[in-house]
Amino acid sequence: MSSVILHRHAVKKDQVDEIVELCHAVLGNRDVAPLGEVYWPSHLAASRVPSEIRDVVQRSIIHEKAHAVVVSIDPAFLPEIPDCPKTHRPPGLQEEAGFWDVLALVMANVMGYPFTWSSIQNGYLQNDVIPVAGFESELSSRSSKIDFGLHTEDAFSSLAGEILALQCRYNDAQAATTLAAYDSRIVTSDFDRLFESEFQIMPNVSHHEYSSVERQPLLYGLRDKPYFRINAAQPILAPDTAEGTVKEFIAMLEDNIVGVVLEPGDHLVVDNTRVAHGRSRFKYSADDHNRWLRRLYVASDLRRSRHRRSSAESWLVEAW
Ligand SMILES: O=C(O)CCC(=O)C(=O)O
Ligand SMILES: [Fe+2]
Repeated sequence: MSSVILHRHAVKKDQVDEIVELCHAVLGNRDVAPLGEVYWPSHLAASRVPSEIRDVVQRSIIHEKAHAVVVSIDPAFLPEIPDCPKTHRPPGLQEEAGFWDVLALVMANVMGYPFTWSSIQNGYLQNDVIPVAGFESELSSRSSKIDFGLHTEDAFSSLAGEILALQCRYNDAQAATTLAAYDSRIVTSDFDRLFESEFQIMPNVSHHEYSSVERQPLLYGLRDKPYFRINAAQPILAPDTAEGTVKEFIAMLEDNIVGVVLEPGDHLVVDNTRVAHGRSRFKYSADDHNRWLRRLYVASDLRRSRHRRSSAESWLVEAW
């Protein structure tokens, strides 16, 4: 039995209309705008998202009543979803945002501040999760033929966002996003070891480069209801005597997996400190509607990464 608690909320039509209006206002009624012109307006707009929605998300995540929440917005009430890209953006483009991009930003801003890393998807803020031909078996989010293992987003860094926001645009493949929470019924005394700062969690291969990886605890916070970071898809360097406990911890999570099939218009907010996520294998097709998620990393407090950002208002974190 999984201990994951997932809340679901379907947005009512009149509230969808309010959100649509907010997004158009952020865009200044343009179809597309430079990201720099919509990033901070999206943050302001998030405070005007109908309070019923903000309440659901904030209670689920800040009050820790759920591990994740899906806010569903019926795409029939929204402008058309753009066509799915076949590959990730090449470097050097000016980043832009259209309606669906701004919608993802506004929803993510309900929980904090979207940011990105210099070493992933060429430093673009708006990450695409799409299967890419030729990478079906890579241990990353662009795979399809393999299960993408459970991980905390950016567990390699203590600057990892507390929240992960995924907006579903297409999922004809019905691929399941997996979630697994800490099960406090399985705590043993060895688990104290996981609170020590002695684990180096290697970043996912989607980071183009990395140098030294910091040592961190896998568990932190409350002893009997801890926050955690993990990556079952990459090596974790641990002292020999702790290796068994790390394996046990990962096995506990894997026994607790639940799958969620996101539908277009679903906005999944994941508590990245209390639940690990991954994705089950699915059938890749070059079809435009096969699968496309927009991913945003969200920090509840940008100041923690100030020493790695060039200005207070920048969302780009120098990863290494
Ligand atoms: O494809 C998914 O459902 C999740 C992918 C993932 O782990 C990510 O984008 O960080
Ligand atoms: Fe992920």
